[in-house]
Amino acid sequence: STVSPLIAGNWKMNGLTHSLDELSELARLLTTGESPRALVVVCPPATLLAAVAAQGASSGIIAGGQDCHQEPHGAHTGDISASMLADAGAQYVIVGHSERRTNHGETDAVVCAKAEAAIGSGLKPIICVGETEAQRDAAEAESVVSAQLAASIPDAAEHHEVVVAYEPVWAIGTGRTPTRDEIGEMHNAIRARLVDRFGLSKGEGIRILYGGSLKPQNAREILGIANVNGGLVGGASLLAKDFYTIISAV
Ligand code: G2H
Repeated sequence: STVSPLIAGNWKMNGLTHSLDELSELARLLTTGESPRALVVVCPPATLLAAVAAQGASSGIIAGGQDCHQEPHGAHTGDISASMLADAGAQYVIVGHSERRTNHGETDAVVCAKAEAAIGSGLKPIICVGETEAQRDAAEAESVVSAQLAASIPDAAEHHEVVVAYEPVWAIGTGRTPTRDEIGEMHNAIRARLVDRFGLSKGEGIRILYGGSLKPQNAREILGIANVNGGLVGGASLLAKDFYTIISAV
């Protein structure tokens, strides 16, 4: 696949107003250094989304949400709709992150509905999939991920841009990363599923990001694997210097 790389930072539940200083520093690095090959997306907590969108624009930093509700509006206290994210300046939104699947009981069907809502509001969903450690130990990683893909990607993806993020649950925030071969095999399998479902040209054009303890020290190796079209970065996206090193590794 020859699709251009995308590196997305997922700040998770981190970030106060002063975190915008890190964003300024990232903007400075991006505009003073060699211009990056990758599209750069930052997904801050919703409270900072409008500020990130406004502040990032001049340096090419694109803002993204971390989750959206599947309904367009209504009585859903504490939730945020896709159109609200778009209105605040987001162009992407993460859906189905394993922390949402685990902590909020989100099923593939819910994730699919969220991705569809995102597309309906003009956002590009970053749809997350990934197996648990027990599933990998039982040699079920590929079948679990295939089933998640089938049920989490809406049919609307055929005519709209979506991004897939493979995040093995056992590698998230643990410092453990899969081997090169484990990542390569899974990304090839995901590519095959996407081509099966959407045909060659569409299936080859969908970015497949790797996520899970991606950091400056392993970024070059992981981002160089075939069918790895970028990364979804948690902890290492919080410091501009580290995130910039990862962006520069593609
Ligand atoms: C996986 C990843 C970003 P981290 O959740 O989505 O986080 O890089 O901290 O493992």
